[in-house]
Amino acid sequence: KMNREEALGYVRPALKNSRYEHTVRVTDKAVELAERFQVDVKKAELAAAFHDYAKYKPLELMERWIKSDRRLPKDLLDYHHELWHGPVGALMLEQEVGLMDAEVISAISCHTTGKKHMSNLDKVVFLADYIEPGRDFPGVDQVRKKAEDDLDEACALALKNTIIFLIGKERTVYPDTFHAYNDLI
Ligand code: DGI
Ligand code: FE
Ligand code: FE
Ligand code: FE
Repeated sequence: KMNREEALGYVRPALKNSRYEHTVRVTDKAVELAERFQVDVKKAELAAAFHDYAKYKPLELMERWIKSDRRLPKDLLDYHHELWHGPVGALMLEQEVGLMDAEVISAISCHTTGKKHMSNLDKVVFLADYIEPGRDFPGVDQVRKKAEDDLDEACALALKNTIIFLIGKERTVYPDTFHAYNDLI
């Protein structure tokens, strides 16, 4: 089982510098949120350190994973490739480093879109990615404020902002994002 430094050391060569720095900030934020909301701190730390591992993997490689691993929903191929790095990265890590904790796999997997029935660990990683101090989305400060005392409300607001942002750009919204949102309000 990897610790923080081993996990960060593992992902670092797979990432650009700015993305690695984002990953460190997400990891710190995930630890802070996990402590606040009684989530397993070690799992949150590990999932956060690994969450963007596949961000720069070649699209063709990720596409092959989606087509060949029956655990990956095929409809991912119908949506923006930006959504692939979570679910594909989780399974790549499982194979490469034997990361077999199902809860950690889940949190990495759904960190971009959310999903129905998110665990508190899923929510902590999702939210940490959204509010880490380097983020500057419209409305992020309101989500940071909510994250001081209500995990569900903070996630719901982050999902709402994302849905509104995507619709404003006339981009598609992956159904899991709606499921996550509906579940929380
Ligand atoms: O990998 P990061 O940049 O750290 O963050 P992320 O994995 O949360 O990716 C967020 C991007 O994904 C953001 O620019 C919005 C975009 N996106 C595209 N389609 C969807 C989507 N996000 C969600 N939640 N749902 C979508 O359907
Ligand atoms: Fe990501
Ligand atoms: Fe995100
Ligand atoms: Fe991220």
